[in-house]
Amino acid sequence: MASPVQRTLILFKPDAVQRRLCGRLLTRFEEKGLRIVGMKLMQITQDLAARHYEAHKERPFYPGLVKFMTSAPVMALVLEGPHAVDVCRKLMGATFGFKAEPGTIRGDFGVSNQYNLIHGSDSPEAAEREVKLFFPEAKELLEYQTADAGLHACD
Ligand code: 3AN
Repeated sequence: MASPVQRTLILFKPDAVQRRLCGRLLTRFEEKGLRIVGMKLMQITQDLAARHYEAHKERPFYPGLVKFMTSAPVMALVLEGPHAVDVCRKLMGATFGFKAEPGTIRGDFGVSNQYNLIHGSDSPEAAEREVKLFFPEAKELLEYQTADAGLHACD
């Protein structure tokens, strides 16, 4: 069965940038075999945060979440690979650091619920919407072949 190649949006949140963890977090995804197709350091505006977290706007943690996500730069990435959405969610671990399994990013680098280092799209539909939100210009996403193309195929 052919594996669906997907793209997903990953954000290294302000706490990851401030703790100088971007390189170590990125390594996890690269080592797994995901390909970087877009990457930038950016400041999230109030408007972008509101659109990104629209589904949570009635939740009690929403004001704090928007405040945190707009407080300092984030590293935004688009990663591509077979089953990229699920693969990235597994590498991230459960939402809260204190619940996330050791071996996952959230499980290894924190114990907080709010300062949980990373965002990853939770479905292919969310990924499509979020990639467009954070990388609105098509030219920001690059197509290229990797030297080991074919070696990581899982079909
Ligand atoms: P995930 O990021 O694992 O998809 P969601 O979509 O349930 O988790 O929540 C989005 C973000 O909202 C989380 N990454 C976290 O930063 C924040 N959040 C969720 N629940 C809480 C909570 N109870 N207290 C503080 N922040 C929360």
